[in-house]
Amino acid sequence: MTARYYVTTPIYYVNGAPHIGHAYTSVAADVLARFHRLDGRDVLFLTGTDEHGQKVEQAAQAAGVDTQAFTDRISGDFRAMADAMNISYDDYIRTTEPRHKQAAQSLWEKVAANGHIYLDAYEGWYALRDECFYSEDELVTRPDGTKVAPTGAPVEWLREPSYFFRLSAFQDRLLEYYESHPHFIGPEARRREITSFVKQGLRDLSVSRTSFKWGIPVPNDPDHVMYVWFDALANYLSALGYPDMAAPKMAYWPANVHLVGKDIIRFHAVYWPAFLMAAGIELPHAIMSNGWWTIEGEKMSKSLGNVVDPRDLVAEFGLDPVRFFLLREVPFGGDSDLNRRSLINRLNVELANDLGNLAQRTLSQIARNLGGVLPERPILTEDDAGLLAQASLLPDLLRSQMSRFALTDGLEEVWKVVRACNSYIDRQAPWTLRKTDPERMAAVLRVLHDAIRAIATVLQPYMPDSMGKLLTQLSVNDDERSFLALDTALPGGRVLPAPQGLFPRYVAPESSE
Ligand code: ME8
Repeated sequence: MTARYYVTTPIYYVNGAPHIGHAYTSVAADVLARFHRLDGRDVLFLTGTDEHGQKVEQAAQAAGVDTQAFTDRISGDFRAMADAMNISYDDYIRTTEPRHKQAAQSLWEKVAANGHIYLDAYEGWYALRDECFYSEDELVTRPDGTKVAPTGAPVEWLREPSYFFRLSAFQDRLLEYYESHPHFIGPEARRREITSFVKQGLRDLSVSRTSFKWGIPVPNDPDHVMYVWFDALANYLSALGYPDMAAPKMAYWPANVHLVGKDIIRFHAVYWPAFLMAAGIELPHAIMSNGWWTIEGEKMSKSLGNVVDPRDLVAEFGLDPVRFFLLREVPFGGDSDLNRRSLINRLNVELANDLGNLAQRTLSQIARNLGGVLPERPILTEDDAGLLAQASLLPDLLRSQMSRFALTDGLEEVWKVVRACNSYIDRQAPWTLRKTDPERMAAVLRVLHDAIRAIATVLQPYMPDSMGKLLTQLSVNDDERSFLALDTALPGGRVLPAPQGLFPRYVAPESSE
């Protein structure tokens, strides 16, 4: 039976336009999804939008539009962004869909039937912007004496009847789970942070609201709508057909990984596992958090006017260079800064020079000096065998990096081989062999062809379009592009199409760059 792999992105709020931060998590999840497909797994990749809550209701009112029409529009824009970034999602869940409402209500009923939900009244400091209650000691006092949430969001004192989830009852079970599953939360810094948060003690969680209507009604008490996080987290199950445990897609549960930003790790690593334990449902294997992007050193915000739409970057630099940059810049999990200078630098040095030129030099010599015909695999010299051995280790190296979500380290492994190819080509100098030893020249070009094929194959998840083109130029057929296919050498004699440049150097339109 084919192994399954289920990966999710957060479902994004529809109260604002999609930006580079959203694109980042989605691209990272896409790399995982594509990687596991190429490695022969049966993948389900889920993304979508989170459409309930007071913030959305208010944003629609501010825009003077019917709330559902408003969410339709923004959700469509998130989907268009995912398509523009070449995100290969298998399903796009929206929390206003009937399949989701039904699943969220069933999950609620299950948790309630197991005795983990009770009715009480809530009083406390509520930050609308964060959709979150804070305790008195979490608040921060501003110089002018006003109290705000630790995130800086304004808070108001709220009292309303509310259903509560017995989160406090899950403290020990959660800690035991973290302890016995050391890879459940990543990266390590987040695991420590969450563990210490839970150790400080968990209070029961208010999970319903009566102060607004734009939400999923609580089963049997329609005056209440579900707290948006109870509703939203359920999406990972609703897309599978929950509560029908026999639904074919339920076989993908438990998810292999929920990829999230570090801002929402608490909801995924504390609340979600507790809801699942309360419902008697298995927990996901991992919650992996990505770091935070700033823009030219500044926090991205509407008020600063520096919110970056990834589609603008793509229009200027090309899709794959942007995908590459996002994952290349800083070890995955850490914070990064998006600035033009480093983007252009990565593009010109690593893509145009290191990889683009390598492919161009190799393919144009095969075209020019060998009539475009791929030579047979030669008897290998030590230098040849060394390079090919390094290239053949790539799938295993990538498997190991992907299993710990080390997407940037994965690229670094590939670039070691790219650099090794460049040293090899300089050392072997096939252009001088052309006159002195044409047979050896053919051997060198064939070795390079094989190494570049391995590189292009493992880079497909990161840069699907350009690596697809490169594989076509290498005359690698569609059914020869999986990791497994790398074990079989291509037969000599194939005619390669005319080589074309892969990654043009970025030249600034103005001389000021
Ligand atoms: O939190 N850097 O939705 P959201 C990196 N609806 N990643 C960023 C980022 C940045 N500057 N800005 C946003 C929600 N992100 C909830 C999720 S899930 C059941 C419900 C990414 O629209 C990052 O993944 O605020 C973050 O967690 C997510 O967008 C937040 O998206």
